[in-house]
Amino acid sequence: HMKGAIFDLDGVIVDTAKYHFLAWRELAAQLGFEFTEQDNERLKGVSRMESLRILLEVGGLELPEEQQQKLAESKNAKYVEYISKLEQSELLPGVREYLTGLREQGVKIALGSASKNAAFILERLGIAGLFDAVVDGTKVSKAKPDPEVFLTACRELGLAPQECVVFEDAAAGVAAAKAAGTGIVGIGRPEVLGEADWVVAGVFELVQANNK
Ligand code: G16
Ligand code: MG
Repeated sequence: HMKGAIFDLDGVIVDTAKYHFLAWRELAAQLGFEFTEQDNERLKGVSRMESLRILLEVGGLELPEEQQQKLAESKNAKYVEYISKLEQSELLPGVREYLTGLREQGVKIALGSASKNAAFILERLGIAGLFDAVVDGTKVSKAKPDPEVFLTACRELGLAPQECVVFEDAAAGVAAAKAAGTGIVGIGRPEVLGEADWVVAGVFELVQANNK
C-alpha cells in the first residue's frame, strides 16, 4: 500500500524535454555541429553538466572546464526563456486529477527531479501547492542513476523507501528508484523502462485505473 508518491518532472508532469532539446540544439549550432532528437534521448533525466558533457562528445569537442561552465549557463538562459512562457495547458494529461486524487486518499506527494528549474516550473504550472516536498537539482549533488534524489524525497516525506512509489520516464531514473528500493511505475515505453514494476503510457492511464 503506497503512502508516498514521488514524481519525476520532465516527461512525467510536463514535456519540458522539447525545450531542453531546442536549447541544446541552438548551443550545438553555435558550436558548429548538429544535435538530433535521437542524441537528445541520452540527456533525459541527466544533470545539466553531464548533459553538456554528452553534447560535446556528440560534437567531438573537448573544452576547458571554465568554458564548459559558460556554455551550460548559456544553454540554461535559452531554456529559461522557453519555460518562462510555459502555459498551464502544458501540464500532461491526467496529472492534476491524479495528484489531487492521491492527496484525497492521504498519500504524501514529492517531486524528485534533476532540474534546478523545478520550483519555477511547478509555479508556472500552478501545481506547487500539491507537493509536500520538492527535491530537485538544487538539493542533491549526485545525479540519477544515483538514488540520492529519491532517498532524500522519502526522508523529506518521513517515509521508508518501501512505502513509496516513484513515477519515472527515463531509464536513469528507473535505475535510481531501483537502487533506492522504492516501487516504480514507468511512464512511457516498456522497451526503455523494462526495470519498472509497471509501465503505463502516461499519468492519464493511472487516473483511468483509479476510476475502475
Ligand atoms: C530534467 C531533464 C534533463 C535535464 C535535467 C537538469 O530532469 O530530464 O534533461 O538535463 O532535468 O535540468 P536543469 O538544466 O533545468 O537543471 P528530470 O529529473 O526532471 O527528468
Ligand atoms: Mg524525466
